[in-house]
Amino acid sequence: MSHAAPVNTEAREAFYKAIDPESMRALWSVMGTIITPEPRSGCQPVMWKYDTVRARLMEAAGLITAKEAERRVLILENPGLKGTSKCTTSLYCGVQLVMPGEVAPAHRHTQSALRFVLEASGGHTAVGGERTTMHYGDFVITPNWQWHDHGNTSDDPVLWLDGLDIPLVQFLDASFAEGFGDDEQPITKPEGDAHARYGANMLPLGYEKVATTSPIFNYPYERSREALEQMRRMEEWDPCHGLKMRYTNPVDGGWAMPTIGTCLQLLPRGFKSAPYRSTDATVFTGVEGRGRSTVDGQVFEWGPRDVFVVPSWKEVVHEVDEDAVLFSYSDRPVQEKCGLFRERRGNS
Ligand code: GTQ
Repeated sequence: MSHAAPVNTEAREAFYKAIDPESMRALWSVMGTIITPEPRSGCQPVMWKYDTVRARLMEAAGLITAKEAERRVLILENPGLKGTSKCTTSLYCGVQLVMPGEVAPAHRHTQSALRFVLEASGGHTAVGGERTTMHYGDFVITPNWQWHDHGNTSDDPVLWLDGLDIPLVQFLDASFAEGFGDDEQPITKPEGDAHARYGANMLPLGYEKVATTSPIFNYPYERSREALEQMRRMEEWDPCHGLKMRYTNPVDGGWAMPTIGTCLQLLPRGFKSAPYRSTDATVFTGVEGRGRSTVDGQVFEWGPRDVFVVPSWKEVVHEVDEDAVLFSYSDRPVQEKCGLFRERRGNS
C-alpha cells in the first residue's frame, strides 16, 4: 500500500480508458489514494475568533429574521473543505443567533445536534415537549428526529455553537427533515422534568432504553464545572489533556450522543500538554481563560468562545498561562463503534 501506483504504459492507459465507460476502474491505479498508510485529510487546522463571527451574525440580523431564515446560523466552514458546509470531514459547526423576541420555528431532522451556549441571559430551546433555559456553557442536545424550536424572551441576543452530524448523515444518504407547521411545539412537561427523571443518578424503576441519545438534554455548565473543580484538588493531570471529562448517557454510561462525543476539560495555570494525536478530528471552543494551541505547527491563541479545529492525526499541544476550560466534540463514538479509533500520546 505504501508503494507507488504501477507505471503507466500506453497499453495500460488504453485499458483504463476502455473500461471507464463500462463503469470500472483498475484498483492498482488508485489503491494508494483510497487506502492510505495513514489519514490524509483535506480538513485543515483553523480558528475563528468569536468577535468576528459575532459581528457578522449581528450584521445578518439586519438582513433576515430567525423565522425567515428558519435558523440564523453562520456555518464555520473548514477552508480545506470549501463548499461542503463541513467543519471537519464528518461534522458540522455553526454559530446561531436568536434576537430578543424571535423564534426559530419547530422542525425535525435525522441529524443530531448539540448546542454549546456562548451568550444567553434567557434563551430557551424546546425538545420533546419540554423547554430548557440556556445559560453560558450549557451543553444542550437535540436528538435525531425530535421536534425542536428555539426562542428568546430576554432582552439580550442569544448565541450558541451548533455541532451537528450533517456530513455523516449525508455520507450515509439518510437525511429526512420536516417542518412542524407551527412556530412552537406544545409544551407538555414542566421545565426540569428530564433532569429529575434521569439526571439525579437515578432512573425511574423499570426504565427501558428507547433511544440512542441521552434522555438528559441539558447538561448545565455549573454542574460540569463543579466536577472539574472538585477533581482538580486531586491533581490527576493527564499529560495530554489536563483534566478531561466526557459527557455521558446516564442510561448506559456511553457517550451522550450516538454520533458526537462531547468533552469538557480543565487546563491548570502553567500547564503544557504532551503532544497528542488521534483519528477523531476535534472542534474545540474556549469557555474560560486563554491559551495557545499548536496544531500541526500552527499556533492558535484562543480565549473564551473562540473556535478551533484539530484535524485527524494532526499533532496538538495545548499551553495555558492561566486556568482555562475547553469544550470539544468529535466523531469518536462512531469510530469506537467501528473499531477505528486510534490515538498517539507523546512523540512516538
Ligand atoms: O437549530 O435546528 O446550525 O436544523 C443547522 C441546522 C442548527 C437547528 C444548525 C439546524 C439547526
